[in-house]
Amino acid sequence: MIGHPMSIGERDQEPSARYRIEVHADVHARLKAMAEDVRNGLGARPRSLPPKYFYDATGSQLFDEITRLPEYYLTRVEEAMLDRLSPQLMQSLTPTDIVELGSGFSVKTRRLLAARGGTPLRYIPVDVDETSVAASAARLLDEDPRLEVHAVVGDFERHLMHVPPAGGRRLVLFLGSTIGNLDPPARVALLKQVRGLLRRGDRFLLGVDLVKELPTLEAAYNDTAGVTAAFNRNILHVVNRALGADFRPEAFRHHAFYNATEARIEMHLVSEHRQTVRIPSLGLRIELEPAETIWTESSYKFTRASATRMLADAGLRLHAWHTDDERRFALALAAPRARAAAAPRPRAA
Ligand code: AVJ
Repeated sequence: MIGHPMSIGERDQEPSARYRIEVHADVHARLKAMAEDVRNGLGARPRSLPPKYFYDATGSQLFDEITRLPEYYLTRVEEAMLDRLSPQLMQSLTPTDIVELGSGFSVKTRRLLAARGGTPLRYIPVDVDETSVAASAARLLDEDPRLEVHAVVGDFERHLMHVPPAGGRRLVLFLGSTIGNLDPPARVALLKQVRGLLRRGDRFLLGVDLVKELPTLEAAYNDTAGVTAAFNRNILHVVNRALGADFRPEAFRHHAFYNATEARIEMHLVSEHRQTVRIPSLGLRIELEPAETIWTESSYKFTRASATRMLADAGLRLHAWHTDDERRFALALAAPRARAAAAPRPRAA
């Protein structure tokens, strides 16, 4: 469903040539997609819910708290790395166009934008949450007179084709280990779409969390303050509110562990006892056994080798690999691989 491209100017302020926002996922379409996802996930074994539904206003607030927990090193380490790398990166790339997948409040992006040294730039944030996109766009435009923002409100797995063509050199950002939420088929599909946004000389900057000792990994998803547990249970509140389900979040226990075979943290909600959950709007009734789980998130961890392979599978070549001193987190800079030359024609005999 494509909304009319309109600017905030048309909505409530003086018109602005520097700001456009396109809405590709209206409330109705999103609710329909969610109903489908919830029906499929809860109907399957093991039962599951997609992690993108963690992020209502409360969930986003809880995630923000997670990023400041002592155990959750990911955000802190990535931000420090971006601070260190941004000047060099922006000055050697000199992009005129930055696309960001899952931009949220664009907190990390402002560091990159600030490091470019005042050249004109178009920023294209792609995010499902119109409120956070609009708020951060307003702020960025206010701070930076040489900036243009063309926001695409939508799901980066479904709406990347609405990213406008680049005027010059492009940098695509996918930060924060968000790619860790996608299982291998989904992430290759997404990275192939990213490849499609790039031309020769363009770059893709990807933030990935690294495989490391089990205690560090597990502590990051089992904080002593219980914020991650609350974040996990919040997905049930989201389903209750959106679809009229009658989950009792307090009847589920948070369970997060590292699955070394698959190189991922798995988060589950464990049913404390036998219970029935009803979702009348879907005509659904689910019987949960004691200790039966709902799998709410995978958070994949990478090595340089596995990241290189993943990029290669999507037609991308690792151009530079940066980690912090303790090798906790990595920023992978990738370039599009040249398209294979057409195979030589067999000569006529
Ligand atoms: C936002 C997907 C990167 O996987 O670490 C934090 C979400 N889940 N604590 C992650 C999350 C539990 C986070 N990502």
